[in-house]
Amino acid sequence: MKKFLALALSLIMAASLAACGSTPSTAAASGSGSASSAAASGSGDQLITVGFAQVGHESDWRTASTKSVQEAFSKENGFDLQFVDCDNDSAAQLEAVRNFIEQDVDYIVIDPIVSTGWDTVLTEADDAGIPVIVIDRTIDDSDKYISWVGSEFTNEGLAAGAWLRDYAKLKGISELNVLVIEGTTGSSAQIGRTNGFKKLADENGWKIIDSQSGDFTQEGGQKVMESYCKSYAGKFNVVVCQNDNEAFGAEDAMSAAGISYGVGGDVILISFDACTAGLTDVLAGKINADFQCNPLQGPFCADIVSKLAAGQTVDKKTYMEEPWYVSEEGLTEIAYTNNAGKDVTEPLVHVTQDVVDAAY
Ligand code: GYE
Repeated sequence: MKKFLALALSLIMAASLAACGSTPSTAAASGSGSASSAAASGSGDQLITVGFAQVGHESDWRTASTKSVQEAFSKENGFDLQFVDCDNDSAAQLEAVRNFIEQDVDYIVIDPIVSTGWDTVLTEADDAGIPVIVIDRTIDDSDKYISWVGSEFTNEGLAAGAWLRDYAKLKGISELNVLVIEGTTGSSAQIGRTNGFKKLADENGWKIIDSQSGDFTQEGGQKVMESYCKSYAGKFNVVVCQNDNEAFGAEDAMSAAGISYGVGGDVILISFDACTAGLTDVLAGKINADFQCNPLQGPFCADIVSKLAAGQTVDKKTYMEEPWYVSEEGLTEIAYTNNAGKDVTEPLVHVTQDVVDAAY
């Protein structure tokens, strides 16, 4: 019966994967295959219990992530999801995972706030025989999880740097003085975006004047930018915010300080995530370029759980596909060496209202 249920779940997941506009990379595609038979039915069967320790509710990205996971792990799809918002508190997140182990859930899903400090609790889950799936951010100090689905954060940072290099050349800007507003310190999203961008900054001789955490929130972005405006007025011409919410805060702070930004402004504003509000600002020319991070990982994660429940093997890693968005039409692509050491050329998507309307 359990097997039948799992097959049904796979079918449902395949349908929702097809419905959701995003596609994973080639490596991912093999991890999100579909069952070909069995009718969908969640009622009457035992639900698969899944505990999800979510980071918090700090950003538009996070809201979309929570919705995606909750929809994919619905009762109709055969799951009983226990959702814990860890409010960006690593200790609370470890406790949430330990509670899931105590409750003996069938599967645990973790979006790790920070990338280290996981081996002990993952060993406890392993000892209890509960498979762990990681989504979004990575765990870097333990491999005691079955599978991960998320983004290549270093490539996002590298792409942002490659775009800035080409954009500055196009506009004849020879000197770049950069302020960075980082995400939550110790999160793999912060680490990857910081390192990726820094590589291009070093290669091109840009000065990174300062780099402080805004904790991925609008309030945090605004506070950091207010202090930057006081300390470095007139000394910077690029601001890199590691997510859209920080960028909204930075915009408010720069406007209040009388500093112009975006297309035609004194400061080039770069962001990550590309949520609807972020792309609205790209369309309006307030953000010059926005590097997407795709939060619609729920169906892929549920597909992984369904496959495991059906006794199938799953890929260890699944990468989301992510476009790069720009406000102006001048550049159409960027070339850079990605984090896997491969030389890639990728398109830049010029943002129109249709692009905004299709965003998450
Ligand atoms: O960029 C940010 C969120 O982990 C990729 O977390 C995610 C990041 C995302 O708060 O908006």
